[in-house]
Amino acid sequence: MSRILTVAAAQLGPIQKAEGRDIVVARMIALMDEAKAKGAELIIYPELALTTFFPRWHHEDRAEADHWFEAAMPNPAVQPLFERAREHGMGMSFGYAELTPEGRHFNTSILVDREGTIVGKYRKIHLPGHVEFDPERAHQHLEKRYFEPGDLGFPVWRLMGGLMGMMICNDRRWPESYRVMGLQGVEMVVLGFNTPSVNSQKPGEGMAQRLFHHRLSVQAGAYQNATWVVAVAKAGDEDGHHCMGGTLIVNPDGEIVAELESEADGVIVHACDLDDTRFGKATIFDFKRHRRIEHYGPITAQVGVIEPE
Ligand code: CDT
Repeated sequence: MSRILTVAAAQLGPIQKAEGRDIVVARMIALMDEAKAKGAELIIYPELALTTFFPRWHHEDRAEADHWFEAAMPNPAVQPLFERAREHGMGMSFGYAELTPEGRHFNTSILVDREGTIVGKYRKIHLPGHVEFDPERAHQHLEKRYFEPGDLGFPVWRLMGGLMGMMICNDRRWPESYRVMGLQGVEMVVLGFNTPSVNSQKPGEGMAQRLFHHRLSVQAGAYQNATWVVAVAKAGDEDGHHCMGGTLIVNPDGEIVAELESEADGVIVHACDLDDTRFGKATIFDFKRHRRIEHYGPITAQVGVIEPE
């Protein structure tokens, strides 16, 4: 049997601070048209796709950062993207900064069906970085200042004939993110990322090593949960701050089946057979037969490390 879902990973090159959402949305539409021409049914864009990666900029008054946030979704700025997706009959997912009516701030992504209806929302759970300006760091990463940790868990949705889940950037480094979705039978995890190409606290950790950690995390998550993973970068130099590329699609055996080489806007398309998830889920990662939850208590009961006496 086969259940083919043809997916496009639509990388965005850099977005400068001064660039408005209208420019970015036009670029996203161009990528969507290219993906459609290549046969894609579903298109995935990066984390915080509509703006520069603003958490690198410190505002003493946090409210000054609110202009990076979307108070409604969809909204007039993204309406053309929703309309083009509906015209193409394509599903999509993208990330944005969400400001709720209650004044809460989240790093969010959505899943949109072929009719343009938002069917799923995910709010980033593993927020990296720090709260206060840190002069010791080569650059700031203030996600903990501007966002609350997500409050929606790691749900999985039925969409386009498959079981779909979302995570965002740093979540991909945490096996728990994949496993909670794996326990709901996830067949495709989609995620966007903005990853600075140098570690702000370890100058020797450059792009090659960070790309290695990225691939290692995504490939392990895919294999250990027998799921496709589509990981999409926002890459290149934003106002003097460089983010790595590494947009890729990984199959349920943990193998990279497509990877983008550039750091510019670009699309890779792959016909993913969702039935390729079945073998792993029925054998080595048949969770029902093999998991030993009586030994996993610390994973949910404990945050930090407790060393033996
Ligand atoms: N956006 C994001 O989550 N980036 C992180 C950088 C971590 S360094 C503070 C990542 O995991 O790629």
